[in-house]
This record gives sequence, C-alpha cells and structure tokens, in this order.
Amino acid sequence: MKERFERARKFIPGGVNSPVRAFGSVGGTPVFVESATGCRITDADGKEYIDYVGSWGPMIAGHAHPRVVAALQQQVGKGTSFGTPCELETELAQRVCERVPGVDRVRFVSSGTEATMSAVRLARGFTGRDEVVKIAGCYHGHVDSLLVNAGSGVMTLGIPGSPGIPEALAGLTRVIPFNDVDALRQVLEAHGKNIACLILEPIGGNMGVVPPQPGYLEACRELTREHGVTLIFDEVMTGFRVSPGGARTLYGVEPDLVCFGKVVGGGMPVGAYGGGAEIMGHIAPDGPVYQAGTLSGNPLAMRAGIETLDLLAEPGVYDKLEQVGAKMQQGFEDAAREAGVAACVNRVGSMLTGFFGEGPVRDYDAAAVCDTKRYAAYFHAMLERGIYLAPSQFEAAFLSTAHGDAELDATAAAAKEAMQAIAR
Ligand code: KE4
Repeated sequence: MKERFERARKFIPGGVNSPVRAFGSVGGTPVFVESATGCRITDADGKEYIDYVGSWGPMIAGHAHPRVVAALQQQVGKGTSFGTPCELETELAQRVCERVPGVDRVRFVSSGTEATMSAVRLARGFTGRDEVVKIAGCYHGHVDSLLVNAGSGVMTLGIPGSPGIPEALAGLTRVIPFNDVDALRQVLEAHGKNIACLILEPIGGNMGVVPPQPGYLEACRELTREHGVTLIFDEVMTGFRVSPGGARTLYGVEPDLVCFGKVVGGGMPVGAYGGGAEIMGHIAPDGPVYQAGTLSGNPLAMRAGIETLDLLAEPGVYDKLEQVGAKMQQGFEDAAREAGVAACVNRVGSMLTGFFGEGPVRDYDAAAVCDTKRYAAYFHAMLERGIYLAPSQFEAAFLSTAHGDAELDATAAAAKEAMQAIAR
C-alpha cells in the first residue's frame, strides 16, 4: 500500500480526494480499496475487511447491491448525462416528498456540501437576514459560512475554521454548544432579528454520534419559530437511515428546510435540500435565490437513489438496521468491559460511535476529551483482524442491511482481542 499511497501523493494533495481518508488521525498508510460487495471491501492486495464505514453512509443496502448494479447497467447504456429535465429526477423527488413529512419540493445537487450551502443561501434570501447559527461539533461539508469555529464565548461571532475563509464571512456565523437550550435562547434573544437560520445535525454524527437530549430538538423548533429564524436539519448522514423519514420522523420535530446526501444517491454523487412549497418557491427559476449545477439530477445518480430508496421501503428493513446496530454496540461494550477499558457507545439505529472515555458524551467538548490515541490503537488492532472502522474517533460507524450475524460475531470476537491488546 505504501507505494500506492506515495504514487497518489505525487498527483493528488495528500494522496486523497477527501482528507479523512488519509488516516491522519489514526496514523499508518490508508487502505486502497479495489472492490466491494455486501458489507465487505477488498483492498488492492486482495485482503478482505468487514466494512463499517460504508463510504461514510451511502451504502446502507450494502455495496454493489444486485438491484442497484442492474439498474445502473441498464441506465448507463442510455447515456450518462443530458443537462435536460429527465423523468428519473421526478421519480426520485416524488419518493423523497412522499417519505419525508413537510417536504413539498426538493432540489437535487451533487453533494451534501452543495445541499447545505444552498439551504443556508435560501434561508438568507427568504428571511433577508445575514447571520447563521451553527452547533459546535456539527459538520456540514466545506461551506465557507459553516467551516467556522466558536469564538471566545457562546455569544461571540465565529472565527474562520480554515485559511481562505474571510474574517468578515466567519463573523456572520455564531457557534453554540449542542444540547444547550439556554445558549440557543441567549443568542436568539440577543441577535435573533439578524439571524437567518439555525443549522444542525439533529443527531450529531461528526463529533462521533451524539443524540439530541430529550426536548432539545423541540426547543430548537419553538425558539427559532419565535424569532422568525429558519430551522435547517442537516440530515445528510441521518436521512433515510434512522427512520424512513429521517430524524424529523424519529423525533417528531419538523424543520423548515432539510438537507440530504449519502443514502439518497445510493453511492452516486447526490445531495438534496427540500422544504415547504412557500420557502422552496424562492429558489430559481421560480424565485430569486440562485442555485444551479451541471450534473444536478444526473440520470445515473437518480437511478441509484431510486433503487436504494425502494430497497429501504421493503418490510423489516429498519428493524434489521436496529438489530445489527444493537448487536455491534453489545459486542463493543462487552469487549471493553472484559478488558477493563473505559469506553462508552452512543448509537441511534445503525449509526454509532464507540468513545474511549468514561462519558457520557453529549456535546463536542465531551467528545473532544476522549482518548484518541487509544482509539487509533483500537482502529489498527481491528484493521489487522479484518475489520474496517472509521479512521477517526470523531466519526460514526455505519451498518447496513448486508451485515449479518456472521459478520457481527466475527467483529465481536475481534473486538475482544483488540481491547485486550490495547489494554496491556
Ligand atoms: P459531502 O459534501 O461530503 O457529500 O457532504 C458533507 C456533509 C454534510 N453534512 C453532514 C452531516 C455530513 O456528515 C457530511 C459529510 N460527512 C463526511 C463524514 N463525516 C464525509 C466523509 C468525507 O468528508 O470524506
């Protein structure tokens, strides 16, 4: 793998097309995957792993699902992109609108980043306000306005989370802690009239999995409505995964806008944002808020999304996702307890994170004090045993309908050995 990585680095920054793939936070040389099927990936040297990354969420029905492959094979012969309306876009849009309560219109783009960027622009255009509130530890893609870190205090303006983001732009974003209703109430009471939107992952996934505390999402809904602030749920990770309608259905809280990605494209490049007819009516060409994309609604990507959502509509799918998630959690907890390793799991359905620390982990600050060195050691101990986990403590493991008892039992056995190894 080293030679492959060195060659990649000659032509691609860091040898990767997305930073987390470079194993920066766990060390070592990244695995180059050559093929995948079901819940297994095979690297370029032919070594097979049980995969718990699933391309970071899209592969909820497993890799190379026969129905998705057949659909793509049938579609590709008709051409790969038209740049015109195509009925496949309507087919997928109808499925999204029928499955997600409160979404009357949905616009497809090519990534989760495009979806959140467009939703924030729409909120700003719809409200005529400039400021944005985001949550510490939530990640919404590499959008300038959202790659912002918390300022010195809860009430202060954000600071750029990356070079290249102007102070003036970062200064329009305020960052508050997750699961902290008082912080949200304070910032809205002090600045609400300038705030266009609150955007959050309804279930944190990018600080590791951090579920909302009881009542938190309801408070976000009530307080934003009180101040005329658009509530945006970034469901790029949770959409169609934690329930057929996503987190909004699971928790019964309806945002004004929702962003999707990952699952909705079934592994092909698709993002989406949607909401009620009134606010979505402000998007060009119906309205003045501009957003466009050459490959938006790409027929191949639409076909993969349609097939994936249809697979998820089959009876028992979400029970299966809950079962495999629970079994993986049990295996991790048993292994940590038997080895005397301090660890805790946050899980919602088929997305979970094993944190190396006492916990509980209810926000970014609690996640940040977890033992990332021990996570890295566990990651490599599992990799050696043929289990591919997320190469970062602050990510989620994603299970699929393709994970079965054999894989989960093998994972639990590997976890026992790995925990013993890192406990020494
Ligand atoms: P993309 O632009 O990567 O399709 O989506 C950005 C995004 C938006 N919102 C949420 C909640 C997300 O989790 C993401 C992307 N997730 C990361 C993993 N945490 C993708 C992996 C990567 O960056 O390579």
